[in-house]
Amino acid sequence: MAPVAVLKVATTPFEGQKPGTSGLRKPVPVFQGEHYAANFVQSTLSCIPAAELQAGSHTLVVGGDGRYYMQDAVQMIVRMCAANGLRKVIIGQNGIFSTPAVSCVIRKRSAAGGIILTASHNPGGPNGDFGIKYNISNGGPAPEGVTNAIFNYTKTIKEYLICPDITVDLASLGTQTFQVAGQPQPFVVEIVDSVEDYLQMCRDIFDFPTIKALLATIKIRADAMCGVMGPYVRRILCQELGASADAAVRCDPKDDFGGHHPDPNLTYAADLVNTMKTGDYELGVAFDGDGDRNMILGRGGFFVTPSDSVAVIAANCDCIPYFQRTGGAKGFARSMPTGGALDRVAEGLKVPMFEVPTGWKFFGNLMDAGKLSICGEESFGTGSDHIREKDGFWAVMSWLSIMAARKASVEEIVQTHWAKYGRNFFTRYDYENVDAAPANQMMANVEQLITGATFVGKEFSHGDKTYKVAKGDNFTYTDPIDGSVSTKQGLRIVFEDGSRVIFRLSGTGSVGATIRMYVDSYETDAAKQKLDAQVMLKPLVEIALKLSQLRELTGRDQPTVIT
Ligand code: VG1
Ligand code: CO
Repeated sequence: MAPVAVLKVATTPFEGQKPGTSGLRKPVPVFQGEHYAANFVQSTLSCIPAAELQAGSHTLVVGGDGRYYMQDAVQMIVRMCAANGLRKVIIGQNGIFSTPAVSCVIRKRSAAGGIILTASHNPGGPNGDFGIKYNISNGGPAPEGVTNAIFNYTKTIKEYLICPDITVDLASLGTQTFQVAGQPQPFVVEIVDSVEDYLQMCRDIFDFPTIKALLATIKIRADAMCGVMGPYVRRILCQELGASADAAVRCDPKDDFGGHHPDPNLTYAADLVNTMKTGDYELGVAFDGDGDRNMILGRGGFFVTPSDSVAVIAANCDCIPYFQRTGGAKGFARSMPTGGALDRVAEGLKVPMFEVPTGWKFFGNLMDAGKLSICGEESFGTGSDHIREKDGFWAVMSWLSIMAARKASVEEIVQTHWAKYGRNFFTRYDYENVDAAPANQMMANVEQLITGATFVGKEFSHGDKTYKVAKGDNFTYTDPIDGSVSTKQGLRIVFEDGSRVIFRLSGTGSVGATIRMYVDSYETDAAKQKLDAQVMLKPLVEIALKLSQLRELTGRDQPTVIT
């Protein structure tokens, strides 16, 4: 067969191709614009360091959550990889890979990195969001140094390379080989089972017979929210571990997620919450579109906050074979806005603790350096150093392992945890799709207020509660491994009793602004630990809303989502 031609296409830069908290996310029509996606992919491919490519056998892993436009994007990426001299691309069947599965496959097959097609929890469909994220050879999201280089490249791009004549059969497992004009070696595309490598990894981490025995006695309900996790739930939970047939709900991936937000929280996964209230299931779990987030519910709809979930897993990590083998946990970490429950466990177990900015990319260096085993974010992200992404399914398997070992229900496990370590009450208010101007104004005002000379020592009251300011700043992080500095990572008010209020603008939205307000407060009084978080945190919430003038500036009386 004649070699396929490489085409050099002239292009001009697009504004705003700056990767956010987790990749570049824009409405689908923006990605569909001529050259838009190609510009970003070329910028990404051009910024992969030669040494990393070499070490990774010039191989990339590609896949995504099945959302609208993904198939087109996969074909385009393959054509561009071929034209740019990559030697091999490994793709999940039909383009499907969960985000944790991509991380797993990159590591397992020692690839140079991967490209993940997802906008995660953002809605999909023709008018929903699409996203492209680049992961490096450790399997984790590219750190800021790399994403900044990609962004700079997008600002001056003049051309991209593509082999328009290549079309891959994404449905057939096995390899397809192409000869690209001017290249000494063939270009290979390997289509692999979307679940297989990930399943094998789970077998190494967890004890399948123990979990299978547990699932013979209790019922689990797993809601994939029409995202990528359907095939993983069916294959691993149902087929391998014997969960009952009614365990798997919304497990057929849809390119518009059935018109919903594939976001596993109390608002968008309300169906699961209601089903759990029937009392028929011991464990309820939900995943986001790309499978890196998880929500954990106990019988009756008992909600485990993500900040508590990671703390409970850390405190009970001796129930998980992976950590038994490695002699326990080396370190714990959480993102700055995440509730402080994990810090208490670190203290108790005398394990080092790290606080990083929002976004999983900040955990990678610590893991690579062998300093971090278990970490989490309040945004329903939980994971460990088994890969370099948060991993929703791993969290579920961890909970099942703990339930089996402790012979206790979700609620009992959490109550026992609070009794031992105290309870951090946590809530997050999201104001989605606010106009950018008032959102920025509010952030600027709050920053000025809390970094002012007279702020520390100020007292704020609501009802009979008074809080005295200990500290106010815009969070700056210095990576302990490579010394890189990340500034402006969230406005933080810390009170003398350790309670915290944090304001951030989301870096994953695609239009307007989303304001996130986080409130975290610690309680040792056992009598108060069973109270409702919203009731307990009400005074701080009111203080935060008043001090920020959020309602007045945005015109929003109520948040879109309360967690
Ligand atoms: C949000 C969360 C953050 C998470 C990120 C990606 O970012 O707050 O904790 O890492 O989403 O998650 P932001 O900038 O919108 O607050 V995922 O599952 O959307 O890739
Ligand atoms: Co996600």
